[in-house]
Amino acid sequence: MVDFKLYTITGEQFHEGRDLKHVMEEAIHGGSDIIQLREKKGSKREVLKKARMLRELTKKYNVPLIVNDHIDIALAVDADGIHLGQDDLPLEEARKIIGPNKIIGISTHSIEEAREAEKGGADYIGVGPIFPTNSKDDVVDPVTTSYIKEVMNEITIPFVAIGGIKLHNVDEVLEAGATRICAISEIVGSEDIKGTCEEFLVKINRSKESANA
Ligand code: 3NM
Repeated sequence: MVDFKLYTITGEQFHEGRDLKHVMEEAIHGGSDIIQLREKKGSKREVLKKARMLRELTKKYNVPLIVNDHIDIALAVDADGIHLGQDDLPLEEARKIIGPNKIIGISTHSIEEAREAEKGGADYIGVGPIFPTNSKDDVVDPVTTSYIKEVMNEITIPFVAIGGIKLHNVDEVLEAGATRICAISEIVGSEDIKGTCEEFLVKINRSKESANA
């Protein structure tokens, strides 16, 4: 089973002038334990090139690499899995292509979508956007932390909270019961990427400890 605490997704618009490899390596140094290549614009070849680079990097640190949407590229670089949105290839079809051993993550914005993803054999779900975000086009209204509580009550596969999560509001997300956090802008747009990841992890670990106490 896939498990992780701090999921970093690429977002090159937030770090102009800074190299993608360097940015993601800093996130890994800060303790980010899963990485997603999310590239909505480039040509297939450009995305493939970035995926190859990130595959090499994540192999070096033994961190899973997930590719957003492009199943062909995920297979070509032997990524650990794919992440799909509600408008991408349906889970069932994606599973046929990618096989039983790869990770499939699904973005969900309602409990109905979460149920469907779980039933369809997703390995994890994204739960969001918790807060408003400018990092995703056509994003739905914030689902708030109440959606986290719904998911916790019903869904048994791992879930990761996403959308507008920052160091200043992550405690609220953790208090609602999330144990895995995903961010784009707060991490890759930070002046101190490693330090930001470390701060997220302190908060995540502290929340876990108090939940187990
Ligand atoms: N998916 P930031 S929200 C890629 O709710 C993505 O499914 C979301 O970026 C969802 O941390 C989102 O900068 C954007 O808000 C997350």
